[in-house]
Amino acid sequence: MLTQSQVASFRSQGFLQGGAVLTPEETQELRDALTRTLAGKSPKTPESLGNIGGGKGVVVQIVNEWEAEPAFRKHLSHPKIVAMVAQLMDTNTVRVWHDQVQIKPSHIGAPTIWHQDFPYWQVIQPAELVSAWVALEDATIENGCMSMVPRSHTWGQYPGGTIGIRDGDWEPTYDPARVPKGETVEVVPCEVPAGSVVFHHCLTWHGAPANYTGRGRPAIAVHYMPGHTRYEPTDFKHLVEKNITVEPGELLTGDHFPTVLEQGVLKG
Ligand SMILES: O=C(O)CCC(=O)C(=O)O
Repeated sequence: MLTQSQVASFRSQGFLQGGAVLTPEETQELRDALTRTLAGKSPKTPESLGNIGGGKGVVVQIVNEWEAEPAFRKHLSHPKIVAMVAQLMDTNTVRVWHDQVQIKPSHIGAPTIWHQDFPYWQVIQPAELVSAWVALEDATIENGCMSMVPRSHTWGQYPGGTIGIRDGDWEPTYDPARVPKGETVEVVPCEVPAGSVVFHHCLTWHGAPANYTGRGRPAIAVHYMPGHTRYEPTDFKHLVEKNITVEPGELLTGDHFPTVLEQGVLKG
């Protein structure tokens, strides 16, 4: 559980380091499952697997790894993480929009361009999702830890969601008109040991440096939605939209969007 001051900090800053959530055994189990998926030996296939490094190196992205590997399905319902997410979203029903593994391989890991998540998720409303990003190896500035811009979740939607990154480093580039008067764009790196969680709001500006070290940087982010999240289709499409079985305007439920907490009861 989080303290009231941690919840208050998340609400004002748009992100929070939640501390250690996985045991070393749980972390290892996820790493082993990832190794199987990358070798094509998982029981099922994920929604997608590819390189999103964008010509600046490699970032292996796997979407809905939980559909491929039971250990990742179990991870969605991790009691510590789900309890914290419910507090942060102030809800007693939590569902999963999708998960996302991102691996920055040693020496060639590309930076993650500064962005907001929600503009890519227009097909669901409202913009109240919270992501739980868990490092599966120690994450530092050198190997590409998640980094946040405090308070940016209160600055509205950045058109298109992609903010920008300066060539040669990982400082954000941005349109100053998108930053409210009196605000500053400050970068806060979230260095965490393996098995620890960093939460961010779906409108928080975030990015991650490149990885030129000899240590890989695997991580799993689960994008959680409060129970009242609805399907509201627009022209903007999303990879997992084809899995939606409810009608426009209805609550986003269904087999591909697991309910992990219902009326305060944890679901496996
Ligand atoms: O793992 C990363 O470097 C980026 C992850 C991310 O952008 C997210 O979880 O929203």
